[in-house]
Amino acid sequence: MKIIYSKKHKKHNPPFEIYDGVKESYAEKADRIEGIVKTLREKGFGKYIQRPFRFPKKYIQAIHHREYVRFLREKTQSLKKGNVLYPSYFMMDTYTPLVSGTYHAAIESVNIALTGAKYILQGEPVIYSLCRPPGHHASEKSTGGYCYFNNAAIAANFLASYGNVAILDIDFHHGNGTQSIFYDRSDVLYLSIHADPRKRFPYSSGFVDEIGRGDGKGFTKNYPLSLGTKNSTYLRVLEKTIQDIENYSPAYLIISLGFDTYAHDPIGGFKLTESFYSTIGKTIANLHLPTLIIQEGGYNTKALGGLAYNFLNGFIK
Ligand code: OKP
Ligand code: ZN
Repeated sequence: MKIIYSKKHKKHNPPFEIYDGVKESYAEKADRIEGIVKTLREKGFGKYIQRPFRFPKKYIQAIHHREYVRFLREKTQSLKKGNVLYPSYFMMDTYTPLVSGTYHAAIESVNIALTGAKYILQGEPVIYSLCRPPGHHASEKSTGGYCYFNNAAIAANFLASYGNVAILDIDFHHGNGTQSIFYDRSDVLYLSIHADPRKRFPYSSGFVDEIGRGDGKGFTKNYPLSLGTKNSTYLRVLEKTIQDIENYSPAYLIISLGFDTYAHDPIGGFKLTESFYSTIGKTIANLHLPTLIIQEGGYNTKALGGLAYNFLNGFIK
């Protein structure tokens, strides 16, 4: 399996996030991706593409407003090394600061997703795009939840000109950005399994009555689950989403993959076990669709490599 990775993400290194006015250490650390690569390499898993292709800005502009893209570029470039910018217009929360390297890292993360999509078009059955920063909370004109550009949405929109796309978002948090971007469209199906939004970020979306609008009605589906959810319940719900995808019969599948569903994730709240990730991978692979796997969250830096290995191994078996 080809794994798309770039070391440019390291330039995005916010020192802290703010939670109700209190500074906390930044959960979305560079070590997350480094840990995954290190473990997979030790296990001899994957063929690494270390230089993603570069793509014209039009693919980002198809999803994000131009003034938003300009804001991110100009703001981060005006920051001196070590400076941090917290909320203003275009920024939805206090978890998603700008530092001097943020724009370049976020652009590279999009390149990683689009490179994966390009390989899928060329006939690869499955690609793992190790995106960082993540993307699924970024909407048309807003950062949020550690996300700047919506990598999965940009890749999905790119693939959608060749055939319908299903996005299955299995990060612990609801992908409000991705949902919003495709809310009116029927050529991209958005499905998400996540923690009850009344209890966890992003709080204001991810409920079952959000089903899409206009042409998009019926092409968004949310599966919120209680905190404490275990393997067996999760698997039953995952199987429902597999059925939804089969009914839709897309040409391509994108997985927004988060490992913050793991029992020992520092900001999660489900109880999924390490070995269960191979079941998740295998269950999704049974669809036999060309599949682009996009990394979203997952914050237990020591465990991430093992979780990724189990998921990918389950997928190819
Ligand atoms: C991003 B992704 C903990 C508060 C964290 C923000 C969560 C962002 C999740 N101090 N709240 O979906 O994994
Ligand atoms: Zn998450």
